[in-house]
Formats: sequence, structure tokens, C-alpha cells
Amino acid sequence: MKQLFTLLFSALLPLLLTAQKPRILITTDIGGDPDDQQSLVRLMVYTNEFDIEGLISSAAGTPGELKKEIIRPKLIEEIIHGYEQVYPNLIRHDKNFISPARLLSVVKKGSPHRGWDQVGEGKDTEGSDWIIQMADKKDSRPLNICLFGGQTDLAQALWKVKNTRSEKAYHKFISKVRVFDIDDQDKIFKQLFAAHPSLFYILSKAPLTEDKRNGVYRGIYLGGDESLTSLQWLKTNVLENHGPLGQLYPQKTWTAPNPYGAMKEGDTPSWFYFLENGLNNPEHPEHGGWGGRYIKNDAGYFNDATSRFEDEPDARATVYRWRDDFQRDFAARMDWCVNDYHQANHRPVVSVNGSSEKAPLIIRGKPGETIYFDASASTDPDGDEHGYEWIFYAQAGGYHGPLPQLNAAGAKASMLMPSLSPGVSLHLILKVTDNGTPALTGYKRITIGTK
Ligand SMILES: [Ca+2]
Ligand SMILES: [Ca+2]
Repeated sequence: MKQLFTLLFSALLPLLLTAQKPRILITTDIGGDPDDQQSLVRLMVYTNEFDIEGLISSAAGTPGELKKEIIRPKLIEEIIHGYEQVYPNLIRHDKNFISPARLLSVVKKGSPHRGWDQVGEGKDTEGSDWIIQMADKKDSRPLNICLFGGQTDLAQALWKVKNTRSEKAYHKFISKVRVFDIDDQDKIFKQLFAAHPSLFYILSKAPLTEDKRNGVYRGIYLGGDESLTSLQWLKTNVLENHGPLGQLYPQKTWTAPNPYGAMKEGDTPSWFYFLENGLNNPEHPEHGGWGGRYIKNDAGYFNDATSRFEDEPDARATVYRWRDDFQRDFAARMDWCVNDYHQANHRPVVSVNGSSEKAPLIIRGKPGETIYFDASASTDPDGDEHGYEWIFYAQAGGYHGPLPQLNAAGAKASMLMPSLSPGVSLHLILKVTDNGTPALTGYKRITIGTK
């Protein structure tokens, strides 16, 4: 009997582990500025981290960018076919990469038209119905919707649910959805959120009083060390000697004032936000991570963090402060497309005080008490040496007091517990970086609160 249990458990374990991946659904205006293709190529080498529930082609381009109102689902399929060719090598690095056939099966057609007048009776699309079907799936995890382009198909899905279901069923549906919107492209955010005010909604967009290029998501290519977005960087790490998927990465985009005109990926922060890497916490946009940091406003949705700090001198810095890390991570995964496991690098697994989960470690103490952190159980799958960097991320927890002295020596650190106002926590980020090529960084967030 025990053997049977063990057998069953080991057969179920991969399923249980897989079930922990965040569910994402992408809608993309692919077909205009080629930065959507760039974001999709990068996403392909992260499909092991997600359950991808939909790749919907919405109206191509930004409003007015193209002469015709069209959708371009073939461009999504083209990238999946590139992925198909490197997939056999990728699964040598992680068996959780999604099969190309499965990805092709979730490519759906959205509406070629956009705007609030495209929402209502008779306006359903394959894409809007697919959004409903995926949110209705019997699954306790939320459906995270990343809007690379317009919101029209999402708005249609929500309209249909609101108008064809009971209020209770509508609210149940809304509670299962989280939305990350890049720049309100169809300019219907106002109507959409007014119609569905209880939706978990992040709108990454600069305030109307500022230059639009100050939006948080643009930190992927603007500000900080922009040389990491150059054509030369892409040639070395993506375009050349990295197989057929990397060759599909478009080399030219509009990036001004970034002088390189190469990597843009304006939409990547939307799925970076949901990528569980130990740094972010998808339930808390104010905590920040590769996808940026967002604050809930009085209207009830999350928008770009506007307060300025020494380490975040502009809103985009909430993304570009991690660029060096996420570019090295991308480069390593492009190596996975062509190299054997032993000829490529893999991230360290960070463990603090016995916790190696992706969720933050929560520590509670009394003011004046000494708190100890021990990360010496951290490991590296390649057996690489690794170094430890402890960083306070005070604004993430709303802490504005003087930072305590952190006594850090390698894998161990300690500090005296400060006194915290109610509702405030002090965030400490541990970065563990290995000495592989390229060097890779794993994270652990520690949130420190009062008892
Ligand atoms: Ca886009
Ligand atoms: Ca490693």
C-alpha cells in the first residue's frame, strides 16, 4: 500500500508542481511596431515559468499606425514555429517548457477593430470568448491578462459576462481576473474601469501631465544602462549563434531618446510582473519587481509609482534598476536554445531561514530585537560559487524611517528591528549571483513587520 502511495505521489508530484505556475493570457497588437515580436520571442524562453492560456491577436498597431484595420495571428504562429525548433533543446534545461502544439492551440483571433463602440451585442470575437472560457476554467489560480495592445477584446468579454450572467456570477468572474494594461492603447480604460470598478487592474502609463515616455513600462528600454539594449548586445546574446528563435527577434524599433533603436519590448513588463522569481509578489503591485512598481490610487486601480527615491529617481527606474539582471537571465535562456545543460548557466536557488519558496519570507519582530538571516542553504544547480547582496527596498513596504544598520557577512546578516507604524513593513531583498556565464541572479524578498 505504502508503495502504491509513493508511486501515486511521485506520478502526481510533477502535476502538483506544474499547477503552481501562474496562468497568463496575452493579447497583442502584433503587426505594427515590431516590439511585440521582441516581447514574444523573450516570452518563449520563459514558457517553463507559466501556464500560457491564450495568445490573442488584437487590432494590429497603435491607433492610426497602420492603414488597414487588421489582426496578424500568423506573426504569433511564426514565433511559435521558431520556438518549435529549439524546444527539444530547451527541455534539456527544464522539462516544464510548454509544447509548441499546446501554444499553437491557444492562438486566437481578436477584433481587428478597436474602441468602446466595438463593445456590445453581436461584437463577440474568438478572442473575447476565449478569455471567458479561460477565466471560467475550473482552476483556483487567477487568470492574469497581459495587454500588449488594446483592451477591446477584454472589454467585450467583460461586457458579455456582465450582461448574460447573474450579478453573483459576474462578481465571481471578476474576482478570478487580474489585468496588466500597457498604456491604455485603445483609449477605453476610463469606460472599461467605470463599468467594472472591482477589477484588479494595473495601468502602466505616465500621468497625463508628463511626457508619455516617462511611463514605468518604458524602463525596459529607457533610462539606466541603455547599452544593454543595443544591437551589439542583441547580436552577441540573441541574434547570432542562438538558433532559429533568436533569429526571429526584430532588430530595429523606435526607441528615442534611447539612441540604439534596437531593443524596445515595451510590453514585456506586463508578463514580467507575473513572473515568480522570488523578487516580486503578483498580489502586491506596490512591492515592485522586474515589471515595475505601482501604487493603488483613489479610483481603485494601480498606476505608476510617482514618489521619487534615491534608488528610483524616476518611475521607469522601478524597471530599469533590474535591467542588468533580467538581460543576463534572457541571455542564459537563449544559450539554453542551443547548448547542452552542462554548457549553460542556471539560476541559483535562494534559501533564507529555511524558506526557498518564491513567495516572500515574512518575519515579525519586536522593536529593538535582533533579527537574524541565514542564506547559507542557498544552492546552485550547476555547483557554481555564488555571492550575496542584501538590499533594503524601503519604499516597497511604505517605510520612510531611518534604515537600520545591516550587519551582513556573506550568507548571513542581522539587524536591529526598527519600530514600524501600523501597516508598514520593511523590505529586504537578497540577491544571490553566481559566477557562471552569464552570471545569474536569484532573489528572495524578506518582509519584516512588527509582532
Ligand atoms: Ca504592443
Ligand atoms: Ca548557475
